[in-house]
Amino acid sequence: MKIKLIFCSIALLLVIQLNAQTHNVENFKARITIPLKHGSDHPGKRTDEAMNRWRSHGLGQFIHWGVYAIPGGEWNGKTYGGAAEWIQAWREFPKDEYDNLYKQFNPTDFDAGKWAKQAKEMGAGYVIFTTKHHDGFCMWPSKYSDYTIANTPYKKDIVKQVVDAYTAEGIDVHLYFSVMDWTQGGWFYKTPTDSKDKAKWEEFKRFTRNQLLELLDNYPNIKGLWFDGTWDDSWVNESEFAHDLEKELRAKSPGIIIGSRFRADESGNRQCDANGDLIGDYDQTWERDLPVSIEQLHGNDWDCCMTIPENGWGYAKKWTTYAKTPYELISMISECNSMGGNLVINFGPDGKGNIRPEETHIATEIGKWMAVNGDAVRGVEPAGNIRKQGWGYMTQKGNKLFIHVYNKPINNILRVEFGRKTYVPGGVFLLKDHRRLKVEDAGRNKKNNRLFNIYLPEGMEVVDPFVVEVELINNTGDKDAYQQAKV
Ligand code: FHN
Repeated sequence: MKIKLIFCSIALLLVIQLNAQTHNVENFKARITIPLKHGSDHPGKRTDEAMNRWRSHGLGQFIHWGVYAIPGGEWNGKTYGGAAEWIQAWREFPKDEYDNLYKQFNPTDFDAGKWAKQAKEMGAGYVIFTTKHHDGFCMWPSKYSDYTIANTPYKKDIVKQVVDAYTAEGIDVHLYFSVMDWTQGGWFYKTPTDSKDKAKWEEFKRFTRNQLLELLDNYPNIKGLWFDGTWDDSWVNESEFAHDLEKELRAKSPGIIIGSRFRADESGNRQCDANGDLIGDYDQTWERDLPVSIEQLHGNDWDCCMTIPENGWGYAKKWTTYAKTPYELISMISECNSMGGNLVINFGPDGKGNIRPEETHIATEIGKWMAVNGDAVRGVEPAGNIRKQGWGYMTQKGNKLFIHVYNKPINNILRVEFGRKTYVPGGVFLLKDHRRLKVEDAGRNKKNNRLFNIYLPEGMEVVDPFVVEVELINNTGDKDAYQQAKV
């Protein structure tokens, strides 16, 4: 009896312990894990206000801007394919020439307010702005470096202008920061072994920490740090340093959002630790790529950062590859959001501070679509675990289901599979003009999921992808059930 009692108490303590760990976190499953000192800090999703806000954006803007915008992918008359922000790395001209470019950086056309307005009109909820790319040039007047905007003819703090203008438009600002730094001495690809190099590396780590704390001091309104250039062995081997630094950044800026690229665990696992748990607040692996199905995401938050040309982030005078159309990017917005991710579309302004006309056109077209259909993007969740249906994508917000139609059936009948048995469509409308549509019960499929036919208006003219809004009726009478409603 006594043994039984002890056993029960231990079991109870374990349950309490598990519950304590699950506080504020969804999707936590009890299991055996490898003890890690520098693994994930919170298996499962963060559900605090800041993260819920991030999740609700649906669409973001990325901006790659730095001195690489001056050559714009060309040097001495030669056009370099590939990412224009990497031109220095192709090493076809003396490094000094690139390193002196900042002396010409004078973006007199730069107007942060104009950029922010355009982003707002496009429907972006947040922006990620490059404070320092791999070339090490700082777009803010860092007191830890001379290679900064302060020493250009322009002089003024660009990061501040971006933070202030976007914040004033109600757009959250996340700052991109490359840990890898080709210019400031002390960066190594491999962990140095020689004592002189080791000292340089330690100095580089201090410098990195100082710059990050400086960014948080200078721009307290920012909502996140977006890291890059963290894949080399030297940094991967610094799990303890990077973990401590991450904790320091989080303590300094409560609620700050940091993705999975910043640090590795002690076994060198990046993005996910040795237990398969995501490191950081959201999965940053979906660069220029989208998951095929929601299962690939393992319940994690994620973003997809997408270029317009093939793999070009910084300004290139000539786009040498295929450039995506507004239609393709809009369909990615729907696709990402149907799987719970934010799509972040990259812009690369030129050396004078202008957003190129092709990008302005894209922003305008996306903005037109978002103005009509943004409700089906902002604040939505995936509509349960339904396989992709031929006409497009589904998102859901409470008792509203949004059907994003990219392929209008030629018979004008949208056959829609609903996963849950307890929900049926109430009112069905075209989101763009609230025209009511006829709906009929079409039975069940082999999986016992319900099917409904939605009749699109005869002769409906379709120029853009459109959204059908379905009000879901809960036929169980449970008034709270919409909270869990995943059709
Ligand atoms: O090398 C960079 C590239 O220039 C660009 O900044 C992208 C954005 O995610 N990140 C790197 C590669 O992952």
